[in-house]
Amino acid sequence: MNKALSPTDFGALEGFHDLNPTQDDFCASVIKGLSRKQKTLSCKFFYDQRGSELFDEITTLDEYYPTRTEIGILERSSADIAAAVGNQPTVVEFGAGSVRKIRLLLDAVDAPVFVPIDISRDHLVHSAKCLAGDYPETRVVAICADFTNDIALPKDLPTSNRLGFFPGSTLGNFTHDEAQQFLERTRATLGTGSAFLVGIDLRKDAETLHAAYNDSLGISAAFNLNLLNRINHELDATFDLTTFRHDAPWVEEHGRIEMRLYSTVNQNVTVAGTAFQFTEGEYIHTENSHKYSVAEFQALASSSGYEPVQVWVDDAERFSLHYLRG
Ligand code: AVJ
Repeated sequence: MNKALSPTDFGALEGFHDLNPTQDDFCASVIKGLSRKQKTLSCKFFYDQRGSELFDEITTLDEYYPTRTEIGILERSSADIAAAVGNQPTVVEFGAGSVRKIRLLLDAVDAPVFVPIDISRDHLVHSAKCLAGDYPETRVVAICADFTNDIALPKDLPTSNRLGFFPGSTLGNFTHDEAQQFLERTRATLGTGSAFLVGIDLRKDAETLHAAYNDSLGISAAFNLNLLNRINHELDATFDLTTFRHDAPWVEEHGRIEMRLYSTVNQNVTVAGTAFQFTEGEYIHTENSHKYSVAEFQALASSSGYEPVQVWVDDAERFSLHYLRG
């Protein structure tokens, strides 16, 4: 369903399309996840106002290398990227994440059309408006949607020369099967002949990885625990945050960091009228953050129908930016 905003609501924003992710989806997803033998919550719900603030704080921590490393790659490789992409693509960003990254890309490729897609309506409208204000030559069309679902782009967008942008190693949140499906679907959404620029965190020593998700200031812990706080407030739940503890181990056999919240006592928690039992030492699995070698990611991209054309990596080989052809 498309809800049109009046022009004064969205300032310089050319268009706003609401595919309407709802509170019912949030509630149903939480109840389903907590009903499983291995209790899980989806990491896509981390980003309420407070969660987004905490994530921004994470990106400034000494231990959390991905954000600044990817920005460094974007800065250093912008001329290469522009040469690979060709001129004036329609840039489609999956997740309206980092303002700095998208600006670097828009500056490099001189995009006439920019299409940010994000699940968080307020965050999306705010950042899209800011960009539209600062890039008066660029047509900004925001889409509020959950990009883990199928997305049909508005019909009036240019169909050729599209460039997808998926930075931050957000793809690492998906399992390998989910990642393959996501890549296949985005290739269908963007169309054949399109390109996709994807940021992927690289495999590295376990200590560096562990420190990035278990920082000494406890910001990662606060970010993880905030999900329970959000559920308390939005879904009328009874999580006692003093009885859950953050941990994020590197799980070698799956090649991923797992974000977990351990119950430190036996307890019952109610969510929107449904009771859940926790035993002491049991955990809720709240996020996966998969790491890939360059070759592993290129194989995944190939198996999804993309041709890996170019890859940029920082000197310390911590992070990679892949340029794929659809
Ligand atoms: C935004 C999904 C890339 O996996 O590194 C940071 C989220 N979780 N600390 C990541 C996150 C815990 C982040 N991504």
